[in-house]
Amino acid sequence: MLVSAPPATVRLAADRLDEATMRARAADFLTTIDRRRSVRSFSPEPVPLDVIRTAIQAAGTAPSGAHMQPWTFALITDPDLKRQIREAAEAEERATYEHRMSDEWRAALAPLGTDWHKPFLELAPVLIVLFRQDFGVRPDGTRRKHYYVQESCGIALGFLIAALHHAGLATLTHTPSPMAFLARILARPENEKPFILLPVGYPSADCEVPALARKPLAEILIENPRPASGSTAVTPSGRAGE
Ligand code: IYR
Repeated sequence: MLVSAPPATVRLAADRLDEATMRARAADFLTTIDRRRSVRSFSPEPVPLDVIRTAIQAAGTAPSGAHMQPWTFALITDPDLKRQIREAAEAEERATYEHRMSDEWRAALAPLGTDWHKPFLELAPVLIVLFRQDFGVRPDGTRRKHYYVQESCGIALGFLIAALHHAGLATLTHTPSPMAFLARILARPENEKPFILLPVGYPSADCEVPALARKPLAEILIENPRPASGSTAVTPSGRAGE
């Protein structure tokens, strides 16, 4: 049996807010985050890189499986790297749009007006590539298992997008597919796989975004759902109960 010492602890620094403050802060956050839109038309103006680094630090506070923090954030401003990424992404995206997409997928994307051209990959002043670490590597070269890597990186990405938006920067969650070229161009080790590519910057002055509606709360929230009384219960195995 593996016996380990209890973990060291520190006292939680938690704020207890009164309910009025809770409501005001929840509503303020909703107002702020509801103004976030995926942007595909960026201004080439430079952005303060210290703000980007602080947002990445905020992303790194995300919870992760067994606290393995299985993420690496690559910050790219070099025009030559951006050009290489754009060219490789466009080659993959062109093949995707022309050969790999199903008709259903193409139809679903039509309202967004996207195609294989990705000028924002060179125009946006900053690209961030989030790499997921499928396993860790100890100093002696042995592998350390990572847990819930996709979930952990998805949460960190959410924090990152929220932090950048909160700081006044626009992003696009971009997933050129397949993304292996990013690991090659950015010389990442074998344990790192591209998770997302985020162009970051200010929106262009004439930036247009699709007129989208978000689902109302009543469509996304179900409270205490349970089978209607008298209906056939479903057992945890998925089979109807007798
Ligand atoms: N990755 C492609 C296609 C694309 C796919 C989805 I799902 C989107 O929500 C948007 C685009 C592209 O970036 O054009």
